[in-house]
Order: sequence, then structure tokens, then C-alpha cells
Amino acid sequence: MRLSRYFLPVLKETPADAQIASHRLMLRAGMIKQASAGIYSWLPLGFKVLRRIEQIVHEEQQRAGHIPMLMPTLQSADLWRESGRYDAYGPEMLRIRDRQDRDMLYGPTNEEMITDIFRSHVSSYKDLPMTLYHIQWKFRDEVRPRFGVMRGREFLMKDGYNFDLTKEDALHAYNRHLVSYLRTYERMGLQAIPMRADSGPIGGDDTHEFLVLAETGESEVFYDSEITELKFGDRQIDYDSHEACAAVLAEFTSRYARTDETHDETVWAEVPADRQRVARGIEVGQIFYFGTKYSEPMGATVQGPDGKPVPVHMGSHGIGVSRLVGAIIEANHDDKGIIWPEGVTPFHCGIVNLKQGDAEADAACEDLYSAIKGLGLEPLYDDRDERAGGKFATMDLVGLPWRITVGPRGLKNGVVELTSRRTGESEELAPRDAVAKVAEIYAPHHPHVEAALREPMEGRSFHTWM
Ligand code: 5CA
Repeated sequence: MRLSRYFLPVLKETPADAQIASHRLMLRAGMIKQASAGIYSWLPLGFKVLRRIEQIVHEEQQRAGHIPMLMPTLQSADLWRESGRYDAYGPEMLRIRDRQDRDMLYGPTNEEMITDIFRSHVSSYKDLPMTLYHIQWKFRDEVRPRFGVMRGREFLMKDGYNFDLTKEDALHAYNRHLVSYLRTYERMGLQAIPMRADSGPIGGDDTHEFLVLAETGESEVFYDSEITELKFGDRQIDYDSHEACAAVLAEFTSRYARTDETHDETVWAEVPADRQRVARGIEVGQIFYFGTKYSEPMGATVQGPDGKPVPVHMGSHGIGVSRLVGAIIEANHDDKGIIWPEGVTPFHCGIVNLKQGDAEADAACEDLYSAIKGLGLEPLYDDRDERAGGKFATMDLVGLPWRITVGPRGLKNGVVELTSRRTGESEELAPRDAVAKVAEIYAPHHPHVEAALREPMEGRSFHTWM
């Protein structure tokens, strides 16, 4: 993308009403615009990040064997009367009446709707286990929408629902979700700690929330510091194996880690004092096992091996997709702006032309631009006729992890500068080496870049690959 042709409405001033860094930076970097309280338009840059997060969620869900689908945002109140939640949900639910005078609602979650789909089409235990999920907008009429997309009224959520014959199988689904969430958040450059939590209006006894530690988090959390040393890394887990998933769950949940709702002073006292940490966290996901809470009242049964109908055991599992954009920024920024982790960055690399209009600088930028695009990566080329200082400030604010700076002086020596946004360190490299380095950085995130790297580079002309 050429910046001169893009829509990136950055703000010079710091918006006065934004209280936390992520909200301020999302507004300043032209990622979102408030439409009304707790409701946002996603401008092109914000939308790109949202899509990257969605993509990782899709890939990791499907790696775990979960099936994607899409349910509507508007739901019929009748379904919610069946489960008993129509009245129980309270004023957080946005209730709507259509022209036929039917009660509708903007879905805050989808347990009822998915249970209805299941009972209409599945009747035998042989079709189990099954986990269906979608990524769809939700509406919760929060009393105090705040912190931008962190606590919105309309927000994007991945919600998944497992259907199992037995409690044991459903608990495996719970464990499997925990494992796949660990991997999902790590790919986004986040450490999200599973903590024992409270189940709220979703119900059930077993539930963990995933929390990203941040001073501006809305939840108070208590944890054993050892837990922050655990990494999921690139382990290959067989998601069908009960033992393998249970072992990961045990590893990541055996140390004390709880939200204030479930904090227990007696158990806490057993954690060595030098490892006790009290902090704040942002909830980026939650998993639930609630057994037959919905299947029983709604008649979602399957014929068991003995021919008798049994209500299915269920759980639901959510990831706050739009909230994650804010959470990632909260965990990755400095005074100058955002610092995107490679896994979710909206553009992979910035190209700054220090002297737009200089024939050599322009040509070198064009070459870099097409070489990076040729790798299947997306560069953002600042081709505006602006002062260097202004271009750097925009790049720093927008937070692309890597920047290539091109100027006539460097080109005389055959080099451009590759700069890391995170460390600020720069390296002078021949243009083709800068591209090769960018390819190497992104290869672990993009299989197609890895494939391109394996192809011999020798003998290719500068203009086709550099
Ligand atoms: N049905 C279950 C799981 S699918 C459910 O609704 N779970 S939840 O209530 O915990 O929501 C899942 C995730 O959505 C939360 O962990 C949080 O990250 C995100 N979320 C919840 N409320 C909001 C909100 N008002 N704004 C932004 N994200 C939210």
C-alpha cells in the first residue's frame, strides 16, 4: 500500500476523552472512529488488525478440529424464553421489536441458537463429539462502555460450543479449548494466563478466564509468579488425545492464578510470599463447561449407545476478538506509539523515502516495495512529499515492527537502513539483504514466505526479487 493512496486519518492531538493508552493510540493512529457510545467504525488500519486476529483465531480453532459457521446477530426472543434466560439476562440485552410485533434481540451470546441448530439436525451419539464456532458481532448494553474497544457495547467475539455424549468428553473439549487458546494468544505476541474465574450469566461450575497482565486491566488478579515463566511455544499437541490436553491444562493451571471473584485467602497463603503477585488484567477469553444447562430445558438429546435419549453435555468458549486489538496495544506500546507484534501487524514493514522525487531514491523504494510484495507480504510505503521527521513520527505511531529507510546518501554507499520499532536499533544493509532479513523475520508467521526463502535467490535479477 502506498500511503499517498491510503486512508489513514492520524490525529495530531491526543484525544481528551480517551483514558487509556490503547484507546488514545487507536484514535490517534486512525484505526477506529466512535459511532456512538461503545460502538465503533473500524477504519482501514484497525480493520486490518482485526482481520489478522480473526485469521489466527480461525487457524487455531480449525487446528483443534472445530468447525466454522455463521449465525445471525439478531435472534428471536422465543428461544431465550425456552432456556429461561430472556428475563434472567436483564438490561444488558438489547431488545428489539420487529414490524410484526415479534420480540427480537441483538445476541449477547449464542448458546440458545446453537442448541436449537443442534437439536434440529443431530440425533445420534455417533455424530459426537462436535464443536461448532463462529466469529460474529455481539451486543451487550454495558452500563459503562469505556476504554474504546475494550469494553464496547457492540464487539466481535469468537464463540464456540461443544456437544459431547458424556461429561468426560465435554471436559476434554474444555481442556482442548484451553490448549488451543494458549497457542492462539501466543501467536498474537501475548501472554494470556488462564485463571480460575466466576461463570456469571453463562452458568456452569468449571470456568477459566484468560488474562493479559496490564495496569489498565479491569480485573484484579492474584497469581503465583512462576506461572509467567510458562511458554506454550511450538509444541505439537494431538488435540484428540485426552491425556495430552489434560497434561497441558495441569501444567498451566496448577499454580495459583485467580480473579478477585474466586480469590481465596486460605489457599493464597500457601503460595510462598516472594512469589505472590497482585496485579491487574484484561480478560481476553473465557471457557465454560456447563453440562446440560441448555440441552435439558431445550430438549437437545441424542440417542445413546443403548438406544435411550440423553441430553448432551455442553460448554461454550469465547475469545474477545475486538477487545484483543486494545489488549495487544496495551501490552505493546511506548511514548511514540504502537509496537505491533509480528503476528498481527497491519503491514509487515514500512518503507520511508527520505527524498521523494529523487530519481534514485524513488527507484530503490519501488524495487523494495515490489520485492516485499513479491514475498506475499504487505509493505506500507510512505511516498508522500513530506519531511522525514513527519514520516518517522507517523511510522512510529502506527507501529509497524520494521522500517526500511531509503535516502540518497545511503544509496551512494549501496545501503538502506532497517530499523526495529521495538528496540530502535538500525542496521545498514544492501537493499536485497534488507528484504531477505524481512523475509526471515516473517517466515515463521507465513508459510508462503518460508517457501519463497527456500527457493534459490542466486541468479534472480535485482528487479524481480532483489
Ligand atoms: N458464550 C460465552 C463463551 S462463548 C461468553 O459469552 N463468554 S464471555 O461473556 O466471557 O465473553 C467472551 C469474551 O468476549 C470475553 O472474555 C471478553 O474478552 C469479550 N467481551 C465480553 N464483553 C465484552 C465487551 N463488552 N466488549 C468487548 N469484549 C467483550
